[in-house]
Amino acid sequence: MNRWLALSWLVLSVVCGAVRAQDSGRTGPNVVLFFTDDQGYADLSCQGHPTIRTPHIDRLAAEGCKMTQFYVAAPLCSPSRAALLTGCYPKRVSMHEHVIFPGYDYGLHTDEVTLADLLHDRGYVTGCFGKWHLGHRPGLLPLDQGFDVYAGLPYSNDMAQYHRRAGNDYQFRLPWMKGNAVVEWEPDQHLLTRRTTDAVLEFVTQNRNNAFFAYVPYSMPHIPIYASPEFEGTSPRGRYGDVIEEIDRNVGRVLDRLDELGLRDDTIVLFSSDNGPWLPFKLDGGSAGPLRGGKGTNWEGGQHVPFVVRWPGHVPAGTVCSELSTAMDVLPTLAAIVDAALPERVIDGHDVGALWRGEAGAKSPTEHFVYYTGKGALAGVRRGPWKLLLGGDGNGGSSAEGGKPDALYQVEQDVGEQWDLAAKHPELVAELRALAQRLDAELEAAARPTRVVREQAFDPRRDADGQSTGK
Ligand SMILES: [Ca+2]
Repeated sequence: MNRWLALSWLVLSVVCGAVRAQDSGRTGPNVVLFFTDDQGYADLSCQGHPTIRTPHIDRLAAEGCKMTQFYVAAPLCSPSRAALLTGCYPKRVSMHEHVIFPGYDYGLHTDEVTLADLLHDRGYVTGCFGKWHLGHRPGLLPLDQGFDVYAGLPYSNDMAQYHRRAGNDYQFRLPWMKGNAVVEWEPDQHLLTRRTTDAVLEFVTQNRNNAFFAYVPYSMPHIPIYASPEFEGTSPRGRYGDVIEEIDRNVGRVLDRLDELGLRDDTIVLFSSDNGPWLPFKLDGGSAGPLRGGKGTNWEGGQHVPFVVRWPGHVPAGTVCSELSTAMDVLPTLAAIVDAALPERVIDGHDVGALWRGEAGAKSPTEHFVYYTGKGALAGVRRGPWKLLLGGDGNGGSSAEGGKPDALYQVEQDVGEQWDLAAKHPELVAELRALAQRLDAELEAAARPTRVVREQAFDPRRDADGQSTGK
């Protein structure tokens, strides 16, 4: 090769390298976080479901780590999501009192540092695709909480037609939003999972040269459940199975796209659910398998959900971790991985990277985990394998001052909470009761406010434009 040619090649390489470096704002691995709505602990084939088929999520588990004692911080949507995105107990950020309905005027305070804020500050492009449910007034939507891009429903898919009964207050309609704008009213719910995924695929493809965070809180399988025509009537588990299998196929579409773009090894993929199955809806609800109870309860089935993490080369393939971890750990764990500073305000989660990586002898850093009812009342505490339920019934009606006796379960040996050992261990019951009350008092004393916004981003009332959507 003559010297001119060699020199030209060198110059060309340097220039191209510089252009590539400029294109690529990558500062760490991409993050894709799937967070389904009301999917039970057992509603995946890799979690033991006998008739639901989820080959793509199973593959994720086979290529990563499945955590079998993973808890969300509340048995309901809004508080659970607040905890996932802030690393805090819902009560610390005052999001613990049930869910946000279309007429409500508050949401997660924008002073809170969300996972999206944290990754955005680290140079990530951030997108939220699906159900938000942390406030839908102006200033409280995803673009105000660290996301660059948003597409989806700002609250639950049952907050329009499902609640439409004569004489009640639920005369609302469902907006499909892009960014801060409503682009469609009453979208066809059969297509929600597919449309949401289409938006994810576009985002991932557009940002293949950037570090990106895609948060994917699917609206399904929250009732009323819908699958697209392609999936309707295809699962042996019935309509609920159709819905889960469609979610699985769409998770697979995202995994395929990561492969096609060569991003598989450089992307952390997480899969979980915001709370347990909604059992009163019978066949339209899911299953918590061996766990007792479901959504809205403090039995294990309410908050103990599936969790899978895949990160090739970092998380050993095909591993299972039964150490306790919680949704509040996701933010500090990812912060450590991408070398981001933790929020300056107090958070409750812990870095569980050692558990994800399967480090020998790694133990859960969670010393205790406090349970709250769906309405935000103190409900119990877990320490080690012991779980105390105040008032004992786990059904959301218990309280620290209730007249019923407390119940004590060894939930690692008795995952179904069948054997109340309170009478056998009265000292432990007293100790855990005092612990629960102390931890709750500490949270209450330090709780930070939500944010109230009087203006509306859109009018959610069904008859707002003098129109009836007729559905
Ligand atoms: Ca939910």
